[in-house]
Amino acid sequence: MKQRLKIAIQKSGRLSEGSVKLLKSCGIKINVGVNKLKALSSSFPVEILYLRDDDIPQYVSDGVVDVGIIGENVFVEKQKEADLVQRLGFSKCKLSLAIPKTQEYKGVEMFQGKRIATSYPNILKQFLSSKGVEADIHEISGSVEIAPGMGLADAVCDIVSSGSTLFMNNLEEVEIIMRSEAILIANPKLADWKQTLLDKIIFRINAINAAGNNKYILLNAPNDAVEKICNIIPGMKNPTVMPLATKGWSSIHSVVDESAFWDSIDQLKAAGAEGILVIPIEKMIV
Ligand code: PRT
Ligand code: ZN
Repeated sequence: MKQRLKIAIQKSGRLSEGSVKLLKSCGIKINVGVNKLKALSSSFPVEILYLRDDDIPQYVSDGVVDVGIIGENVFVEKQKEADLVQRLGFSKCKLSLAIPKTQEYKGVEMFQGKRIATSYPNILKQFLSSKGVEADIHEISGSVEIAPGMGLADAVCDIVSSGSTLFMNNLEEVEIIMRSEAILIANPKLADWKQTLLDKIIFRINAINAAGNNKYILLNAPNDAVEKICNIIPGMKNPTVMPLATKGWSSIHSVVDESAFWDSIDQLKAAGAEGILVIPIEKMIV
């Protein structure tokens, strides 16, 4: 039987789509069927297990699965032994403290002796004790945001994304305890052959991330502007310069960083560049 790396992803929820998309872009094709618990990839030696996100840290730590994709918030809360091997950049959110809008926020000391509803008691306890505050933490597994309105709590500590859930429940975010995103975790004692497979996946994720920050750029320029333009967009090693059919003109190809992109465009135009085309890059091996 073929040896396979076992990867756990969330069965259905806010991490599922991003997890499947990431695996797919790493060349790991899987069929996502309704009510499926497991799937084998035909293009890479992995077995995918579809689980509830809360169970993934335990399974990874016990070695029932080798790696898992979960929210950093869940990983930190569960306090299971596993290695954080890669941040994945999707399902971003915050874990925040919120109080009724009608109250004025006077600082974290305000939570002393207050009842706080949360699904993240460990993270909250640690945060409050780092501030020297002791509160009455009520662990609830869902619909935390309705607790203050029902008179069950004075405040909440919950996941915030757009902020609309807090808004609809007349709550206001007053402290950000942690920022979270999807992460890849692994069992700390992987066999060598599993580590080799994991390293291949990490290599591919890095190639995708590097590509995401860069664009491929093509432009035309008069030959006397080529040197100046090459200095503006130096690319990975050097830009490619090719003569155009029109005498005295060249075509220049290079790679630009997304963050410096618009600045580069202004400089390129000023240097005489024309017909600038910008194309997304799918993967980048540096
Ligand atoms: O069934 P299972 O246990 O697997 O899933 P789940 O219901 O426990 O988790 P799920 O799918 O809701 O979330 C999985 C992970 O996605 C979380 O652990 C976070 O890491 C991440 N994530 C990103 C979020 C959100 N955004 C989010 N908005 N998790 C939850 N929410 C909820 C939040 O609890 C609150 O109720 O959405 C509401 C707030 O959203 P806004 O946009 O109104 O602020
Ligand atoms: Zn869950």
